[in-house]
Amino acid sequence: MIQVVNQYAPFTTHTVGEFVKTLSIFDHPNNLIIKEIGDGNLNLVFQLVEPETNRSIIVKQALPYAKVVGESWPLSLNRAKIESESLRIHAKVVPDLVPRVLHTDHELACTVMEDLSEHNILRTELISNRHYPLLAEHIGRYIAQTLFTTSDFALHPFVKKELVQKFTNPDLCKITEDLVFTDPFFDHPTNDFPIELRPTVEKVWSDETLLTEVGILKFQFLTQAEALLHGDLHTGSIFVTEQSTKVIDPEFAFFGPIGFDLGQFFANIILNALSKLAITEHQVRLSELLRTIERTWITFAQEFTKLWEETNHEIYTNIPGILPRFLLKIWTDAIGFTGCEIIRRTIGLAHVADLDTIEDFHTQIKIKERALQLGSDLIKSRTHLYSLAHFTQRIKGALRS
Ligand code: SR1
Ligand code: MG
Repeated sequence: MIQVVNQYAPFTTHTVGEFVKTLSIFDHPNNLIIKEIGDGNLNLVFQLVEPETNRSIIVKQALPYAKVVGESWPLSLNRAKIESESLRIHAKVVPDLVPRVLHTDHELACTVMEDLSEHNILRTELISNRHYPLLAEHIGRYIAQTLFTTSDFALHPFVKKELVQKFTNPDLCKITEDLVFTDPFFDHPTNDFPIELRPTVEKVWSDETLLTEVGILKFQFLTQAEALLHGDLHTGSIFVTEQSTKVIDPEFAFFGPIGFDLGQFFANIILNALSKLAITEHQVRLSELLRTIERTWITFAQEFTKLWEETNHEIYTNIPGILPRFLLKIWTDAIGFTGCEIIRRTIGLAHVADLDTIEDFHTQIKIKERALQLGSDLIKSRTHLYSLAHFTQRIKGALRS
């Protein structure tokens, strides 16, 4: 007998199976192999496999609190709706780069989607020294397409403002406002770093020039509703195979500054590059990673320019001086956001395995010190790093062993 599942409660492997029976997706719904496979900070993720056909799907469900901290940190379930609606919007422009949504249930705060288990998580792949030559083109195109098409350059102002309302995402934005832009820059209890790093961390906290710039970046994040961001575009939100790239998890989506998605992606590539200083044969890895950053930006700028030139909707896109100015703004913002993400992933609440799994503790501390110095430098000097070459030179400087 099918049990009716229509009121929110966190799924178990049993109830998620009952729920999926109601959707007529499988031919043999009584015989599914169901596992909870979520390893993220916030949600439950179930994989359901039909052994007879080898077909499988994913059911992702939001919990009413942050799993990484516990029930003391409540979170709105609306993020499940935000995630599935933004996946649907992204699928219109980059269907090959996002998972296919099969069903959404707002009441149960869940999204049923394509299973990507033939893909691997990019972060783990980069830690294992694997290189994905198509990654930069894919991510550059993903960012340009999803952001241009949800900006005022492409949308009627009424449509844009309606979307801004729909994607107002206060709880998840607050996480970023606190964990990316605030707590790591002050002596706050959510921070997490070894005592050996404290002298360098204290330099961050006492650097007024740095705090001024981070404050400016935070207010940009709070106020500049330029386009519908992914909002959490780190290397754990990207699945890869040799040929395919899929961007998952846009639950942090909201209208913010375009440079934010680029900055988070750059920062997580740089964090991986820093971690390679711990291995002897790191030169090849470092040039591949820097090339990934370069190719991502070049693809982004080309795609964004193409879309700009094709659009006739906003009269100012015909005024030649505006595109270079806007691209420079995105670039400068991206470098600042890169710096904030590097710092928060080194000393804030949510770390990255790239740095934390460096086995030799002394080396780990030395690399984390470099991460803090590079992050601070990028934030403070972002308006002087006019070109890709300036930026990569700065990163190369920090990576010199
Ligand atoms: C409490 S959530 C911590 C982090 O995990 C998410 O993926 C975001 O990056 C967030 O900052
Ligand atoms: Mg996530």
